[in-house]
Amino acid sequence: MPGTRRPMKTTATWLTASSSGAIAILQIRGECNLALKALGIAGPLRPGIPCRRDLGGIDEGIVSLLDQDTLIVMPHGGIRVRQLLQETMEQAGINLSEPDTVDPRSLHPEAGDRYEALMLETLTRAASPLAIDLLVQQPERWRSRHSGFTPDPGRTRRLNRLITPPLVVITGAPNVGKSTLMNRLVGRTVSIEADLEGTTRDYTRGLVDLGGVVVDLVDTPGRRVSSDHVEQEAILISDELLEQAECIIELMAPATRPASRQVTASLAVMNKSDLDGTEQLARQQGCGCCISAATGDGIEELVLLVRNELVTDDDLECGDPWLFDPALESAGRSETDR
Ligand SMILES: Nc1nc2c(ncn2[C@@H]2O[C@H](COP(=O)(O)OP(=O)(O)OP(=O)(O)O)[C@@H](O)[C@H]2O)c(=O)[nH]1
Ligand SMILES: [Mg+2]
Repeated sequence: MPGTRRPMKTTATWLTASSSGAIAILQIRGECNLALKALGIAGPLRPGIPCRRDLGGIDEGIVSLLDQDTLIVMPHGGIRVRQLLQETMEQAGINLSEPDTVDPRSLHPEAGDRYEALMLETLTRAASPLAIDLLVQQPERWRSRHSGFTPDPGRTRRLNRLITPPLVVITGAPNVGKSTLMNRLVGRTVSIEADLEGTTRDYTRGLVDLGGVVVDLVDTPGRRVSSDHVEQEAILISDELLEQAECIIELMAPATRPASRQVTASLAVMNKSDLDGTEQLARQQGCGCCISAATGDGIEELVLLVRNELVTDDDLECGDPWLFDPALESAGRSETDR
């Protein structure tokens, strides 16, 4: 009958990772009023207008009704808060499903086929502007792929960095200008900079768009031997971050003491190009580029180098399908097509 809506099963899905984080995102699809009632949220919510509400006495969080079938609840991401919210949903008869077990067609009933549903689902999580056009092209590419097509794992790994921001770590000896570079790339002061070794005693991080790729950028304390408790802790964390980093920028500068420990960098960068003799030193040290974090000189070139370390032009320009969701690989044509 025209105008009659198909009833939807009400489901709740954590869109954020199950580990503890600053914020968690719970998506409710279907009968949103069931969830609102369970959380004791009274009064009509205006679609598209997020508001802060008490969440059934469990936590305070942001609640946003995206459309009449989709509610987003954003509490703090602590494990206990998540558990209690989950129990409240289950008591209200709302089934919880993990994002990877959810049929994307149920999350996106508007999609024409499973390729399109998977693409739309990925689009909601994609961090980088460069992902958008590429994702939109994928359903057609998957439908028309030739039978023997196998995705290139390297290209998959690199392109997936457009969905989840890759970790990029700035490291180097004390006083080389790491925090100045961090602030320059972020575009505002997030890290204290000073002509004093050990200025950064803790690490700072932020999401930054580097030439269309959004990265999780971390400024670390200068690599030196320190007896300061906080700094020691931060150096330990930095070491772990360096292990996990997908791109390491090793910053150097003239007239600074060498770092106390060597790391394998993705990019060696000389800073303080505004000082006499720096360019020559950069050549001697085999640096990939020479910048001035203070004046901004060479920053565009650095941004391009980092972006190319993470995702290459070939990755972006290649016309093959992109395995943006592992479900695409396991799904056969008959299962995936309309
Ligand atoms: N001339 C010049 N000075 C710079 C440049 N970048 C940073 N500096 C100066 O170098 C000093 C150290 O800068 P920071 O950014 O604090 O250095 P850091 O590597 O974070 O130092 P730690 O946190 O102590 O390891 C400050 O006085 C900055 O103003 C640059 O491009 N040119
Ligand atoms: Mg610093």
